[in-house]
Amino acid sequence: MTYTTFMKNTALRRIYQISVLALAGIAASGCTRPSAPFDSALFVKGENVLNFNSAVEDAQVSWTSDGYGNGGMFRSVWSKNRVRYQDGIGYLSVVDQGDKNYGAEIRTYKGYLYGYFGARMKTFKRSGTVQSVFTYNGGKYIWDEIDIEILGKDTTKVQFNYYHEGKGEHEYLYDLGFDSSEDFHDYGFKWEKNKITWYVDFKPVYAADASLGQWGKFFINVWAALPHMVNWTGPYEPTETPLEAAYDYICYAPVPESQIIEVDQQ
Ligand SMILES: [Ca+2]
Repeated sequence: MTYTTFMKNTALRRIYQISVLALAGIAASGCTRPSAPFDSALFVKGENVLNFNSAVEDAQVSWTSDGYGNGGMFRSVWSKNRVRYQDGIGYLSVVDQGDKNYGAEIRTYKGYLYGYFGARMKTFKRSGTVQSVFTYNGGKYIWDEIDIEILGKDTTKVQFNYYHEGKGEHEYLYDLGFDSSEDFHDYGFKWEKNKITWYVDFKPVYAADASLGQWGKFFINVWAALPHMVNWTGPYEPTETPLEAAYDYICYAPVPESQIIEVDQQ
């Protein structure tokens, strides 16, 4: 996706690097543990997993964007009202109310450098919408981003992408072989020093040689696109009935070189 290009301002960084070794020994949580090569990975409840059991629990590690839009390609304004919790599932939705369109976005407080970023989700069908799992390093730094995006116009495919120092155009469209709107599936990427590997149901399906070295916050969002994005997303028709994507969880698992980083919460 396209955000405004931002200027790096290292003076605003407040980074405290926490060795992932300090997390050793903490029990695994409800996040499905991927098979090799992630057998040694840790899933730390309340730290690296959002299970969508309760908003209060998830608020310890994440916050919900509210009351503003990104502009650019985004029709949707982020609204916390577009996130609801039910039976361990987080529903993120798009809806039109009056002349406004609202979408949903959740992001972690912390930044993560390298590791496996995963989500178990079920999408909805709707032209003009995007349902995503991604890392992004925020507006104060040189823009890096790693994406998983399912377009509501064709939920049998998923798009992988990354941006390095503001440069994108690394899109790859993968044919899932199933309809992601019919059931929950796992999507993820393993971000290593010189490589990114994308996974569907924990099977590697695509990889790129890329050397992204800046931490990213872990995001999910669901949104409608503006008309000038029609060639990518297809046309959007407003709806007064919320279009809901269901997220069972998102989880982070470090690789040996990973760092978990305290950053400004903006
Ligand atoms: Ca859950």
